[in-house]
Amino acid sequence: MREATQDAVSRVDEDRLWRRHLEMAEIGAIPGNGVNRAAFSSEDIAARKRLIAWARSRGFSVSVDDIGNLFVRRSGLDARAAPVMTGSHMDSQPRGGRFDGIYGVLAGLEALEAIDAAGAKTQRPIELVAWSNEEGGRFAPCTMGSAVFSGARPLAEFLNVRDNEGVVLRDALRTTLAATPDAAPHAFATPVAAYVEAHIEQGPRLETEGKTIGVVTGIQGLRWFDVEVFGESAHAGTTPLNVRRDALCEAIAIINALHALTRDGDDALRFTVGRMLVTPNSPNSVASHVLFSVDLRHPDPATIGRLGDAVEPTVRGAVRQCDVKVTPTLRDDPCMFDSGVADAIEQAAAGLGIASMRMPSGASHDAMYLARVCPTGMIFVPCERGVSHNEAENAKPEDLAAGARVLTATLMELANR
Ligand code: HGY
Ligand code: MN
Ligand code: MN
Repeated sequence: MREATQDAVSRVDEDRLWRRHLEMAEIGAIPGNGVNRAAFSSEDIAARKRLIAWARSRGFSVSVDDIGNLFVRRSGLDARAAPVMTGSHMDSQPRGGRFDGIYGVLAGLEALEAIDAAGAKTQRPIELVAWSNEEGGRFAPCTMGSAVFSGARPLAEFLNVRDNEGVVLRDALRTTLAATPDAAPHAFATPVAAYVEAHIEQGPRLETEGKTIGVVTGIQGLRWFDVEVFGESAHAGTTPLNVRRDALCEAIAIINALHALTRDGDDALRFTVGRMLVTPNSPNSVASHVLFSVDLRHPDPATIGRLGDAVEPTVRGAVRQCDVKVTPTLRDDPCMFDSGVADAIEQAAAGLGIASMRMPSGASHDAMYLARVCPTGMIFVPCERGVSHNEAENAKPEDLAAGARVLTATLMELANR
């Protein structure tokens, strides 16, 4: 490992990295050590301001694009060269943990600061990105910021999306952008030389196999749908069942049919209904409208394609008195990461004497979209019992720092190619 890289890696500060996680976890803190930091909320804005303050105190430049992706840049010798990028997301699930997403942003900042403290000169600039709305918990679907930046989806497609309170994304985004007026503008789809994202594994394998670093090989495919059931509100006491158009009763039948469709003896398929809105949502009125989400995932392209295509026919086959509408909101085929980036991550870990293993990602990440525009890879670190999207999500300071060291070495390598 080059001397300059070793010097930079040696300046990764485990205490500073851990302290910043605790400071970020104060923003949107909820009982049980969790966080609720929804995209384009006041908590998201507070986290953005805190990241900008840390970046500015180091002399890095800050810019924001029109969907709110936040870029922190350290210059390279060749200002015109496409940057090497790293990053992840600062928004969380409604009952999220202190590490999902934010770890990749803080590990990226830690790498930039360590490289800067070493006075290391890189050929390419290095950019840290905090992607907007990776989770999709408030405004569905997920990974909106990276999808728009990479050109996979137009911004216009998302502006009219509403959250559970009826707030439209266009307004929440406008407020978020107005909160950081002194950030320079950043265009969509700017050239990227390579992208490396650090993230907690959100599964138990690293912990079980006693490895500190996961060299991620790719991400399984996912398809999201919104299903709406249209019935008729009626009196719970006076309306005979045989004349009802009960949207909730039929939504349950539809979900049972989808469970039958997605039953998998290998338990490789992931089918989740996590969100449901019932109208009028009153104990003694028959439901007139139900909206529920469908999240379907599988690593095999043919399987996720076939089952995703079967969702609408299955919904329509299960409904009786009500009308239905099925709206696909996300379709991401399984992606494989760049072998050259995976090799660079693996060699960085080996050079630091840190045990690593190659593994796929069950969770989706912004890297899914960066992989479409540049050589992309991910670095996983363990999280306790693999628990995530839960307040109990936990990780060890030494593992977070090990991931940041491997990231630092990998960025130094890629930024000098
Ligand atoms: O849903 C996912 O896989 C990611 O955690 N947002
Ligand atoms: Mn995440
Ligand atoms: Mn997540």
